[in-house]
Amino acid sequence: MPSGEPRVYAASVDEILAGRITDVYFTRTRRILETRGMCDVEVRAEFHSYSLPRGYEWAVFAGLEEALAILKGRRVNVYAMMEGSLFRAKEPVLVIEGPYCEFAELETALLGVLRHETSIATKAARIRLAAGDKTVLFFGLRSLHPALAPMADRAAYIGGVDGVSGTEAPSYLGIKPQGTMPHALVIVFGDPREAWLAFDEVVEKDVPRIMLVDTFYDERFEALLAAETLRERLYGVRLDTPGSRRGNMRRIVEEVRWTLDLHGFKHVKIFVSGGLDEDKILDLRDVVDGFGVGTSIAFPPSVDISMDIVEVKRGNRWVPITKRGKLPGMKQVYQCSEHPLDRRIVPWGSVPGDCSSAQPLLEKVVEDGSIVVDLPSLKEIRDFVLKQLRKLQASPHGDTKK
Ligand code: PCP
Repeated sequence: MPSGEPRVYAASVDEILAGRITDVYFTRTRRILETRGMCDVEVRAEFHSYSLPRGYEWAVFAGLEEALAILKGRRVNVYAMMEGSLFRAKEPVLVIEGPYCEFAELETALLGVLRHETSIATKAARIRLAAGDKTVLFFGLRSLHPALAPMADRAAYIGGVDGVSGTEAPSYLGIKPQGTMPHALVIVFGDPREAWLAFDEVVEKDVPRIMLVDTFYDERFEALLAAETLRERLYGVRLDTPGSRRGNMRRIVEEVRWTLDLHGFKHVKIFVSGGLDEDKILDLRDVVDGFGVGTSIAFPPSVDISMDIVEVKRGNRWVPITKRGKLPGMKQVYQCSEHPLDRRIVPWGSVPGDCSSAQPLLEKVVEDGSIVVDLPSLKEIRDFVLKQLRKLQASPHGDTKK
């Protein structure tokens, strides 16, 4: 109950690991099963998305590390795709095998972690594809509850952005944060030149000098002013042009580029931020050097991962059983060729007949509560995502029959 004393509404890690951040129907279910002596019934529970967001052919599986942290020590086995794997609708990405009460209440937290990280990583990957080889920085922390900042930066980075702005990124990602300057700095000085010069004097020399050039005057005018003020020290300009002034952002950028070039400032790069999504990025990517993207990655379309029990152990036998609308039985997903979407879903224990070089994608990662594989580093996960995206671009359609 609110007591009058303000508080920050964030669950603690201990509450999450204890299964206290859950839906009440799971605690009731546990009580019922305990009352009936059924808590040790063994199940196989599959995590999958039967319906990706409109227009999505694939998603990026993210959040496995956190899911394993939540499951650690529980008497279960876990099978999973590698974190960073592209996956399609209906493909199982993770399976928990063990007594149901070992993980009943954890379903809420596990789905929350997997859905949210996967949704952000997937959107970041789509933005990555739209931006081509241009820089993408994630500026989305201000769109999220701060408790989620490390998760969002991690997921965006896995998905392929080049950098994130969160100051704690060195501790949770092992990378330096990247950023430019806020309008607040320019407004406090009251004169953009004074703000730019102060930035140049005070901020560490290894931070690129990227000056914000839309605060008081026209972007073309401010960009040239910034270039004449900092000359060769100016690395770039950022245009965060307000929506009310964006008649045609591409034309504004072209004007700024032309003017900088005309005055001998060809080295000055142009970055754009504010309200960017895939379509606007595609429209601008050949005239800019980089993008700052926040809300569209931080609040992406939801990749609806759900969990369903697909097998129950009766006596010594695993019996396929699940709710209608879903496929019963534990499954394996095979990679049939180099194309990331050339996949087959088959019953666990069988091999697809029409797939010559089949590679199984789900492997056992936890045995009786202990992690039994070397988990990949963040860099390895991100590199894996980028490798799959390059293959997708090289052959967008591939053989996607199931
Ligand atoms: C820009 C914008 C958003 C950032 C970039 C991402 O920040 O206002 O906060 O935009 P998006 O969420 O629309 O993708 P700044 O220009 O740094 O904002 P301000 O200077 O006003 O603090």
